[in-house]
Amino acid sequence: MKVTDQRQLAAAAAQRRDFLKFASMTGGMVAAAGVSRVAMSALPEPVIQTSTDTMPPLVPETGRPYNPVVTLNSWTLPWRMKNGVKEFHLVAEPVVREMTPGFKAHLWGYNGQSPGPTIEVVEGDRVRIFVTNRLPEHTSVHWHGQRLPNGMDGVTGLTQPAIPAGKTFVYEFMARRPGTFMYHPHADEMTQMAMGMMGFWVTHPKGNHPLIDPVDRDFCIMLNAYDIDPGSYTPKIMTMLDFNLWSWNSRIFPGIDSLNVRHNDRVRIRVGNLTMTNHPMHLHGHEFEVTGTDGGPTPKGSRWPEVTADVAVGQMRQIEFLADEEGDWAFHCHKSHHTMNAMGHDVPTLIGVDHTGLTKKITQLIPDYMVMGERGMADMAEMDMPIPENTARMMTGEGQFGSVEMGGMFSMVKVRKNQARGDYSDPGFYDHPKGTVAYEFEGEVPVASRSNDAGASAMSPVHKPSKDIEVKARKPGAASSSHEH
Ligand SMILES: [Cu+2]
Repeated sequence: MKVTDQRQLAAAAAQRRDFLKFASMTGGMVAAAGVSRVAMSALPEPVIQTSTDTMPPLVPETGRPYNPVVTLNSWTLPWRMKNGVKEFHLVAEPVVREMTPGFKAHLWGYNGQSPGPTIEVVEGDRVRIFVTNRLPEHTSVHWHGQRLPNGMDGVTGLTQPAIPAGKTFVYEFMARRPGTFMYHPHADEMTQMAMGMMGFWVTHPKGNHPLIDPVDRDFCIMLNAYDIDPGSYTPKIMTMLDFNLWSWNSRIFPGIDSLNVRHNDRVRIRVGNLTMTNHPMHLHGHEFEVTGTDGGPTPKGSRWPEVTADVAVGQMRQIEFLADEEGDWAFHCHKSHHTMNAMGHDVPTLIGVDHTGLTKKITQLIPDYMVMGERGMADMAEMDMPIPENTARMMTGEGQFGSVEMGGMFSMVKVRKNQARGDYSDPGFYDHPKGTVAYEFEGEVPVASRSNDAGASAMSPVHKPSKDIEVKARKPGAASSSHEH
């Protein structure tokens, strides 16, 4: 959960012969004159990055200045300037992504990661992107949302031939309008996007823009989803709706870093959605405005305060707020099933069902049978039950007061007075001022008479033996079409 220093990364990479040149790219820039061998070559050496740490912003040392973004648990692709053109090298390839500690997925992505690295340019930049295909099948890259020549749009068959396995294609266009964009294949899309091929593209405004305010922190979150059975590594690409891993930048809570900001920072969060359903993104403790969509910055008169913004499939939204409340503020998708990790949806609701006596009978038939959800599902968060190797826990994450009982699309905005400018490291848990935390009432609590009414027993902690229970026992780990724990 720490921000790795770019220099450490560079040093590690330099030990590998393939990336020898990366050391000279510290800070992200390669001055064409400074790295003669690279500068002389026809295309830039690819930079590969396999760490899941949130990389610090890549501050531009050449070209027009801007305030760079931070992509949670991901990074920004270095480039080189060649005769006034910003050159990038994307490599489409199979990758191993740790989605959360203890759980790795075999995905497809770019330059060592899924999602691929964020590409940052400035309005008016001429951009050349070399795309090398190291996948077992053809691909292409669509620059989602950009104004560009039709033949650079990346739609296999329609605007270009597919990039065959083993080949490199060149895309070149001017970044004409500022905003938040994405890139993803437009070739065997169902497979390649289900496997994790996607990335962010940010075009910063050239100088002052009437609708784009400067911000202190600028974060990128790509919403993506996978269907990976507990104990296995590869997504099921045929899944259309019933995904079991709802992720940000191919990470799931508690594997998602927090968004660490300084008190009174202006914060922008850019969200793109390449899943198969919409995600209402909800921020605690602050109101934000949607300042940009897929089509660019929104007119100021169209903005209103809200705390939840829906991001539909294929959409991008930029939200902005003043982080003027200290604390650890939850930020998450508000679909409660999207803040859970791998689980089945065909588990019956058992709240209020008394299993007394029943479990004993079942365990004679199924020795490792376990009662789930008798009092709700919260018990599952703390239960130390055996799960298959390489499986993310369903709802977990430790807070300073216990289990957070969350998974999937969940993180925190951590607002601190003493978070230095430009410091993105995790400040730890919030130190609540005395007397500002919800506490237990210790007096006598009057009992409402309706507690004795019919129906109240469903919510009562008092067990009443139920009659005629139909038991649908599922043995964990048994062959089944679902993916429950
Ligand atoms: Cu969601």
